Amino acid sequence: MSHSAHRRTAAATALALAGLLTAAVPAAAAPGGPPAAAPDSRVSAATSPAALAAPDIPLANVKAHLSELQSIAGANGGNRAHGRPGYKASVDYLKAKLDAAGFTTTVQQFTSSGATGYNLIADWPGGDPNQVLMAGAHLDSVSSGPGMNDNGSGSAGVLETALAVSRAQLQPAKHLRFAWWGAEELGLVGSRYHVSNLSSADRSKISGYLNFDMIGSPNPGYFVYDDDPVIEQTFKDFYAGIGVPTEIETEGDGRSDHASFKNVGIAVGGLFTGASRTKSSAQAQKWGGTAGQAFDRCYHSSCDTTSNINDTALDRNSDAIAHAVWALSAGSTVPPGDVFENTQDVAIPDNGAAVTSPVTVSGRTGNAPATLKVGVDIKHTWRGDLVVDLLAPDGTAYRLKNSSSSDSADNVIATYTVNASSETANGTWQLRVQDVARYDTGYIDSWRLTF
Ligand code: DTR
Ligand code: CA
Ligand code: ZN
Ligand code: ZN
Repeated sequence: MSHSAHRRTAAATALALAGLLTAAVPAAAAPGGPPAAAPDSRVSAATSPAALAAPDIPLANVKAHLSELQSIAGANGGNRAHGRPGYKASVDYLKAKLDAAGFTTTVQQFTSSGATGYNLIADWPGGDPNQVLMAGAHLDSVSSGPGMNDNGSGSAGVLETALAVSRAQLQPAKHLRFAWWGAEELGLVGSRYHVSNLSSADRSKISGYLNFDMIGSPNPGYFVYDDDPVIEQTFKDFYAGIGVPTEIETEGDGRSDHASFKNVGIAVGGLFTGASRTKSSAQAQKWGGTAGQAFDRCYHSSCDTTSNINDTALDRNSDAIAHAVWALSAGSTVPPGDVFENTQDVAIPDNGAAVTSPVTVSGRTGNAPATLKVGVDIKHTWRGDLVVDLLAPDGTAYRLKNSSSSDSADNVIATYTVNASSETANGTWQLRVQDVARYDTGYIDSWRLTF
């Protein structure tokens, strides 16, 4: 159950890229009003080429990096821990790949527990230096093992995404920066050092930091960090697109390097496949794998080797990294806006009364725009059962989706465009959903307004 959140954040362009743009018209009072416009398959014409779909990240390439890191550990006392030779050898391996691919790399040194630590930073030339999108992973392992899932998986997934950027010669509007952190296992030491040495001006240029720590757990869950709503939705849209349910990562903030960025007010997000917590039977129903068993039984153990990886999870998450990097770095003439969101789950009674989910808009002046974006995420089998309306603060209803006896697909994950220019912006807007046919149930997962 995700927690309620009415958040106002500057929106990136991912929502305009990830959802379908649909014209919605005021609805008749009762369901069954005028037909809503069919979803428009065009992505906003204003998007730049970089907004096009990310390439598939070849699993074989990611696994080859893991094999190399495993070999490095094997040749250096069995680990890649801070202060040990295996860590610096890991840095050298990644740096060589990135230099060869055209990145501008920097090795940032620091000292922790009496040993020298290293952060590896790789800048992709080009893009707006005042809008920097970062993606990172900690490269160190614990001293008890090679750290293939924790965190060779995240390191290799981010590396291969960076190499894919090079292969594509991507020229996104934003500047791309990739990072591999040292001494995370000692307490986020490398990433904290990096952030603390950024000027406030440089911090303000970072539009978002994406973190990937354990993305190939052998008994995987698919968890999305519940932090910046636009980054969160970007990952959710990716997984909805491949029909894989996700949950909000609830192991608590501060558990990995994104906390170093969040602590100074930078928007963060990320993915996680689970550590020592146990997979529930409901989760096993949802994702497969073994209920009652840890997501990663080898967490922080010597058995965290290349055989401690679930290939499907590693593949999906590597592709999700690329999806987010492409989507969140793309430029668009869609100006940034304000996002007001409610992530509270609301159950929808089967063939029953309509339910509503409120979002309170404040701090705006005048009326809502003619192109108000309504992002909807409803989890529901046989979505044809559903009628969906937007209710303005004065009660005016705008039909977003009609019911359909033939639309048997699952879930309503879309972005609708509503001409709300006759409505006052501030006030409590509501999403109204009614299930008008028997069988099949679901819930409102989240929804948002982007002005
Ligand atoms: N602290 C990480 C593993 C970890 C545990 N919970 C979370 C939640 C989100 C990301 C990572 C983690 C480590 O041992 O490296
Ligand atoms: Ca793939
Ligand atoms: Zn760890
Ligand atoms: Zn980790």
